[in-house]
Amino acid sequence: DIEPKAMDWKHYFQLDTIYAWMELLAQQNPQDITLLNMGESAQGLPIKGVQLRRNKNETATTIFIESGIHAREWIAPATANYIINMLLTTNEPEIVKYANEYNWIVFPVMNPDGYTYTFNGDRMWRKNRELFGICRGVDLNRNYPFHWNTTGTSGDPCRYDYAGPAAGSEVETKRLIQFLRDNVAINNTIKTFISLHSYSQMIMFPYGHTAVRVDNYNDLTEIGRKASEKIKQLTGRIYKSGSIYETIYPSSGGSKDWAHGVLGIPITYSFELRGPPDSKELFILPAEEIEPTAQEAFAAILTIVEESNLR
Ligand code: ING
Ligand code: ZN
Repeated sequence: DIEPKAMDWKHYFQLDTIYAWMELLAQQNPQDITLLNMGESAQGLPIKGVQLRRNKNETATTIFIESGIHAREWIAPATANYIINMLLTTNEPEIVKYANEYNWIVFPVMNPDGYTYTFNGDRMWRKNRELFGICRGVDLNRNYPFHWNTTGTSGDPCRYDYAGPAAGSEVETKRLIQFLRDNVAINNTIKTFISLHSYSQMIMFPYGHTAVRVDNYNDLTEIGRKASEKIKQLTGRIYKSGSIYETIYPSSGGSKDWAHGVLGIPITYSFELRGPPDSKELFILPAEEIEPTAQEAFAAILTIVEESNLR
């Protein structure tokens, strides 16, 4: 029996609490929720997710959300958890519609080793915890096998943006790739892929490695603009939208560039969520801001889903 843990939207939670909560959701809502496990991280922690599937139709469109690829960006897993909870519990007809119609898959902590280390070692840790001589960690959002290690990356394991010893070298990268490949092999229903990060208030699409435009650049631009508008209406926050390369900085080997460029998932965005207004510790967002941040991100994601359908 799992002890009920007090998940809420006013605190950040450690890995075991998040996983216990997810297990409880699956136990209490067996019709709706399935607990997923991609396999173990490099240090043997499970990479768990949940699937909310009310639409039992095999061809139901899947929305895939991953977060916590960067350990210190705590607002990202917190937002993913909020989204799971909203989809499951809301009575707002406008949201229930999306929860009932789509298959939602959410993996809140894609880097469990790093996430754990931000609680018991270094709060500002970003990478995984693999050992390379005297330094540790691969930047998992530079490790994906698509134009790997071409720009905005480092070959030095001591740097925060180390791309890894080879394309797709890391266990955590392999887990996500295998999970998505299995899904594509089975049913190919994933139409939307969302990756959550912080900080900067941005909604970005591929590519990261080049200014060359993706095939559906115009659609992704327009959908991103609508998502930003939605946030502005809701909370007044300004989220900049555009390609990774144009909007934040050139960088290669990100998860969603791979999802789009290799797997062919058409609608792929990464969010940069809020950071604190005046601080040097820009990854440490006060817990009071979890709820409004998650609210605006969720609204933007629903806008992306809705707008994608119109195209
Ligand atoms: N920003 C992202 C990073 O990995 C990004 C930006 C997203 C780059 C997706 C490439 C692909 O650097 C943060 N804050 O992590
Ligand atoms: Zn990040």
